[in-house]
Amino acid sequence: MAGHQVTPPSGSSGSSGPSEPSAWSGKNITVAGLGVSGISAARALAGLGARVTVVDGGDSPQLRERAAGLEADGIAVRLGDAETLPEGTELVVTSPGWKPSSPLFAAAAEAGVDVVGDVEIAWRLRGENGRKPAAWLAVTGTNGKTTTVQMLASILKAAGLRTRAVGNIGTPIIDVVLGDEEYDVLAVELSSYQLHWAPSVRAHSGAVLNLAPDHLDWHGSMKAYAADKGRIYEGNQVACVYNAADPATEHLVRQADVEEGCRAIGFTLGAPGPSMLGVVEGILVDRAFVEDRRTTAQELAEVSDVKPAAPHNVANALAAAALARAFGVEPQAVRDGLRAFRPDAHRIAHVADVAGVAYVDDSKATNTHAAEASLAAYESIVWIAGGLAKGATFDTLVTKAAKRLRGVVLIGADRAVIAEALARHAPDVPVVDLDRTDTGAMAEAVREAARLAGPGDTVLMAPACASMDMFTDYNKRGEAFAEAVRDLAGQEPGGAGA
Ligand code: UMA
Repeated sequence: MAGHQVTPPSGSSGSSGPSEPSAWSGKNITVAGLGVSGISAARALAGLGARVTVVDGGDSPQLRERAAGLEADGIAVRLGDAETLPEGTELVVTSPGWKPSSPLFAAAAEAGVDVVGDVEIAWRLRGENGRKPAAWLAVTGTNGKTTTVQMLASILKAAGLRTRAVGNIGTPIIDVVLGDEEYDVLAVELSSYQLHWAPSVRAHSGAVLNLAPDHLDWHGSMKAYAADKGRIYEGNQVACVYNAADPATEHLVRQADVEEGCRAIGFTLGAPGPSMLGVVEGILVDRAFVEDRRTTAQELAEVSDVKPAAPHNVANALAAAALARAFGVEPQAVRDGLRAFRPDAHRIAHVADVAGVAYVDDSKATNTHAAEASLAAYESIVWIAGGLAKGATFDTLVTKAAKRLRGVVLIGADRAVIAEALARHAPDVPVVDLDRTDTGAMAEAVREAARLAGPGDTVLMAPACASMDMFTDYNKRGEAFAEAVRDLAGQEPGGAGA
């Protein structure tokens, strides 16, 4: 870690009570984006007396309906123009999805106007309602963020703390920071986009779970993407949590400017060294937050307490445990919180056993990195893959999984690029190429996978691709898979296994 420079949060003092005039009063603010974050930011800032205009490049009936809701509360909305800066703008608050290269920001730069994100505003507004601000335990990474903050919130709850999982998970942080409920600590999921636009956030402790190429069209390069992810460590007070198996994450810790005394804490699926959490004989152990970390380790939970206990998910649990322990949570709450945690649907969800074959839905594996983690969790796999590849290549993924592939069924628009990688690195694995992209294709894919699978195998739908060529989203893709599996189970003599 480079130095110990302490940078105070910029913006509002955070101490003004509700009756004092707000620093935002009368300020002309343009909010970019009429989505979840934009609506949250617009309402919060207007509530503090700012003059808000929301701009959005789209102009659909849905957006018009949202606009009407805001306009009824005195917030101006401009649809169909995402390029020109409204007259008199003093600050732009952007939604995370807007690329830094967006013309609106070029216009802002030309006018000497700052651009920040909704997370930055949430940080500046902490304490604006006169309450003691909750601490932020922040999580980022290419994959596993949402699961990790959910596990973390479950652990913090088990410790009796008032907490909530917020951020990229879908709950805008501003709403929680200014809401009626009081929290001790927040489990904050931050995407690279949000980190890019949040220069002064200083989390109590932060974690980068892993780093693999993703969203490069947004960031412009892997270097820029990593740099934005690394922002999560800036100003950490107690722990910078990194993945010992992913040196790029540790490198980001070394580059961060943190507060005096803040420690680098690693997590590993192997036996941990001092200042690390890891796994010894099926037990999650802590050698970081113990009295004598050179000679002792504290048992936290069993691997079987993690659901599902796939390796990458055990890593998520270790990261969540590290952040909770950094916040002073007792070991027993880590175990209780992990046991109480229920994973989301479509993340390595076991759907049913049919004729001795397990059917697993990992529709959430929308990129190669996530699919790789999923494929690593099973020994003998019939893999259902494909969809929108978003420019990805599949050689590394296929090379790593080749030995465990019993068969592959390809679906979706970009099947060919996966088929080519299979031909290069797994030429003996039977491949069924489904030449249809209608939603009914999933039922056929499941039937074909069932034909290729034998007892003891796992049919794993971890597409490594986005779903929008065939489905509205990955939820719908997962539901189609589960429905097809249930149909298959219904046709079995003796019915479903489940
Ligand atoms: N828009 C424009 N011009 C642009 C880009 C967007 O006009 O150049 C408009 C769109 O028409 C739309 C609005 O802006 O009306 C959408 O803004 P947004 O894409 O930032 O989405 P929000 O609805 O505000 O949701 C965002 C996050 N979305 C993205 O980062 C893309 C949500 O994460 C997050 O849950 C929410 O804020 C609350 O914090 C979603 C996501 O896909 C789940 N995240 C990515 C990921 O996890 O990989 C990073």
